[in-house]
Amino acid sequence: MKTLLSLFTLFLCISLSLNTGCGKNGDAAMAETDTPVTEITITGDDRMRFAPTRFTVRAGHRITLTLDNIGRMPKESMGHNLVILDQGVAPNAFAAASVGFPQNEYIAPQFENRVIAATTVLGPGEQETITFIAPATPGEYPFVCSFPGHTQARMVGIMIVIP
Ligand SMILES: [Cu+2]
Repeated sequence: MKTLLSLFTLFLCISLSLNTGCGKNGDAAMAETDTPVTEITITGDDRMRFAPTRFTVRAGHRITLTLDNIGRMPKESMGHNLVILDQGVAPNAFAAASVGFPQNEYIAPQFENRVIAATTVLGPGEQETITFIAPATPGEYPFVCSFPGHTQARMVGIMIVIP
């Protein structure tokens, strides 16, 4: 009976997590799968890597995303942001154009209407939480760090939007 109850709890947890996530750990553990999340924390480090590099959300849902810069190098040489781009925007083209706009958090003004959501540039040990509405159109949306050189070094990932 106890086993049955546990199984039921597990099943309930899985069912709930489809919509709401099953607590913070559940979200983090499932971040690399195709299970949609409403809350996600992504780290950036001194090796210019995001983790996780992909996550899944449901179209039109409100998403809370935290970027956590877990590196130790100074912001001037190893700052990180996280910019989610619209479908079809080439990450390298966006990053190349954005290099010239440090005063605009490395987001080129001509691309601003192609940005789904973005954090500011963070230094070591800093975190920033943003909320945004997931796009209505399912598909794959690239996210990048547009600090100079980082997109080219593959500090990139993908947000998957499902119906
Ligand atoms: Cu970066």
